[in-house]
Amino acid sequence: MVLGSLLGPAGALAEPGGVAATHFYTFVPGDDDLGGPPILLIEGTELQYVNADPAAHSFTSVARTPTGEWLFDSGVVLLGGAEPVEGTDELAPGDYPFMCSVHPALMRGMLRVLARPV
Ligand SMILES: [Cu+2]
Repeated sequence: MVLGSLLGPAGALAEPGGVAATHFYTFVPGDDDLGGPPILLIEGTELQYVNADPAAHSFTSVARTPTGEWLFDSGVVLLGGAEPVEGTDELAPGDYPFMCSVHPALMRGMLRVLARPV
């Protein structure tokens, strides 16, 4: 299956240029509904977001900056679209809840930024 081969095993380490995707209103990997591990990203790298769903989705932080900006956001992506999740390369190591800004009540998950190995 194309999506599976693109993403590798759920929870696989997202290398620089790592990819998150949605399929059937679910983020793969990292969606809360899957009960699996978070998306892993090495600090200083930018996550790529692919929407494999007919519905429009985004990959967006739940938290906002003090000035009201999202910490990271792909913007709304249509079917087959791929966009960088701007801001993910600026994140310090830690856990960051994310959502789809179009369906914030339905689509949520966790992004874990790992310290860059020395
Ligand atoms: Cu959505």
